[in-house]
Amino acid sequence: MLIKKTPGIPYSEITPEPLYRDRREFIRLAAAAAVGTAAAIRGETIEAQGSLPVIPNVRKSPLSTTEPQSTYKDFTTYNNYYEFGTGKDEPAVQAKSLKPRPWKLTIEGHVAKPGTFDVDEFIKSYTLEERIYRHRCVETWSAVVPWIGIPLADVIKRVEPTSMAKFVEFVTLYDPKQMPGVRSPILEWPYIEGLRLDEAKNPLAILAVGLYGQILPNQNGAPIRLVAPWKYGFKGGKSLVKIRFVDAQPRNTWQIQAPREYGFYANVNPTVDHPRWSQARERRLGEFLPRKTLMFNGYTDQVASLYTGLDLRKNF
Ligand SMILES: Nc1nc2c(c(=O)[nH]1)N[C@H]1C(S)=C(S)[C@@H](COP(=O)(O)O)O[C@H]1N2
Ligand SMILES: [Mo]
Repeated sequence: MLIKKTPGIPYSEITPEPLYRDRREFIRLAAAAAVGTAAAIRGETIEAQGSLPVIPNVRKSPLSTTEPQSTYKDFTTYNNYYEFGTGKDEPAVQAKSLKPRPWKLTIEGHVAKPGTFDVDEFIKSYTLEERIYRHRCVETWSAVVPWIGIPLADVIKRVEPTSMAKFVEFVTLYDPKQMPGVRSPILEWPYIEGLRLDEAKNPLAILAVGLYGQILPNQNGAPIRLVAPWKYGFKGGKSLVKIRFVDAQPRNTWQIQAPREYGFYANVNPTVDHPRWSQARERRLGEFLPRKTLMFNGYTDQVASLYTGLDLRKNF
């Protein structure tokens, strides 16, 4: 039955070759989806369960977890994206009004090679990797998500930051015409996030452009968003329009909104409670029993050295 599912807009209509996978390959993938459970056990992407265009030529990354993956349905219907409503079920419905293509992404600030790029040209110019990551939402939910993305370090290397660049600011789309939620002043728009330059260069940080084998659904941040898996989900700015290399620590949206509750770093830390809830446990989408939350979301080996000497209770 799966092979009867017609893809939405063929990717060929929104982007030229070679980002388009041919029909035979699509059918092969759909057939592979039928053995999705076995694939999940082997640590492969379970299935392209959506109806969005498939992204070809994706390299598997050794940085992936082999834990069972969350379902596509769960992860695309339980979202935070306030530009499309504050309810977790709202973005899946309301973000239909977002037009993620054509899309311009600007890289600017303290870099030798700034520029504005068509997002699909930008995506095609990098080697894409599938990264199956634990993903931690700040409201105590977690998921395991097969992202497709560009290692952020590759982008940083190409634009050549100057010695003035100390932080990276991620600016997302603000467009009242496409985004019903921005008419209310619930947050300061546009939504902004930031990383220290060395955090941004960490091999785990990616600019995600897809999930479960396909391009990103609007509600998960189409066409391109930040993913830093050792941090709470709110660090992952969605639908990025600008990446700015700056000399001072950027003001990030949630910190502006509630500085007592959200800091700049947002590292997953079971020992520092959120003022309104414990951070010691989390619930994974699709599971009933809570799990113990792991320091740095289980990525301690890869990221702890970024924070030596930093008081993680003060710098939450
Ligand atoms: N532009 C924008 N990006 C955003 C948000 C938002 O409201 N607007 N919410 C953040 C929060 S609070 C979370 S938890 C994650 C959720 O990402 P997901 O829905 O893909 O899990 O997106 C983050 N990125
Ligand atoms: Mo969040």
